[in-house]
Amino acid sequence: MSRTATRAGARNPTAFDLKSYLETRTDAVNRALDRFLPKATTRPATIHQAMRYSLFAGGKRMRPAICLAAAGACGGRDEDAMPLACAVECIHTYSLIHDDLPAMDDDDYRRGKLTNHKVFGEGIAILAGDALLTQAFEIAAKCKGWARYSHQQIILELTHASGSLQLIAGQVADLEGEGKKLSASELRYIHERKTSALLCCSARLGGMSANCSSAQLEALTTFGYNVGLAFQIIDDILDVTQTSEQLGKTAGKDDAAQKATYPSIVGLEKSRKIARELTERAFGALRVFRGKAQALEALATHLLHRDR
Ligand code: GRG
Repeated sequence: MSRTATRAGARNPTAFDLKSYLETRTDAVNRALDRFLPKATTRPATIHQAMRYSLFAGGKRMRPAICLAAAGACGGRDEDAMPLACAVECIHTYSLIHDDLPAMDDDDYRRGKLTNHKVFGEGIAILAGDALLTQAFEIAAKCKGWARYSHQQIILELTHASGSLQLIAGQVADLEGEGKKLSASELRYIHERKTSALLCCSARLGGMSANCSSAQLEALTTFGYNVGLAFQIIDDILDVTQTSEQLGKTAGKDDAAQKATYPSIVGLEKSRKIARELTERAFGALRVFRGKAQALEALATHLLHRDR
């Protein structure tokens, strides 16, 4: 194990009360999402029920937490970052609903519950995903914009992360890579886009909502990029080491779909080492915040050691 890896693995997440941070932020995000979305009874009720079903199914809310924590590191307020945190969670949930469809990963469970199409049918699940994506832009469009970051820049940030050059590109490469032997750099291309882009966007939007400096934005970009890559490697490790019950989604899917993953290319131990090194790089980026990024640091540590 390298010195770098040892430091990342040895960090003490208890120095910051992440449990209570996550509980309070998750509650606040859930309340805000509830306010932003049409009520479940609003006509046509089926679509609003389907959107809410997946949105409130018990996701870990890591992207909103990163957005709020990034705002905090820059001296910003949760209330300014909250609409952007909610917009990112809507995009994330849309991507999960669509990813679970029979035409994509064809999964029956997500967030510990039946997938959207299993409950509402494929047509409504597609529309629920579409509606959540659109909802994200409506929520973000209501933000006021900041002195350094215009309203337009905020919207472009979201379009970039969720469009055909990032999230969708990652999904396309993922689909096209099934059953093929991919190199580590081809796998990195997929991870950067399908996972890291939205986590990076979450951190950047948090900073923007605090009118952060360009140095702070650069630091958040490096942080989000590296945490995002580590997040996907850990996700791949959990897919082979945990049970479906523990994950709340079907375990062992990557192997069954003949997907290239870090564990399949470099093995479990090397994968863990790479995840620790990426997390260490993310920590390094936080130096610019001079001790004010405790929540981000605790989140990165938590994501490295998570078991679901
Ligand atoms: C369908 C446009 C489109 C994109 C799909 C997000 C995605 C791309 C596919 C979902 C499957 C997957 C492995 C995505 C990578 C990101 C990831 C690990 C998502 C799961 O995120 P968590 O663990 O989920 O934060 P919860 O449910 O806790 O929010």
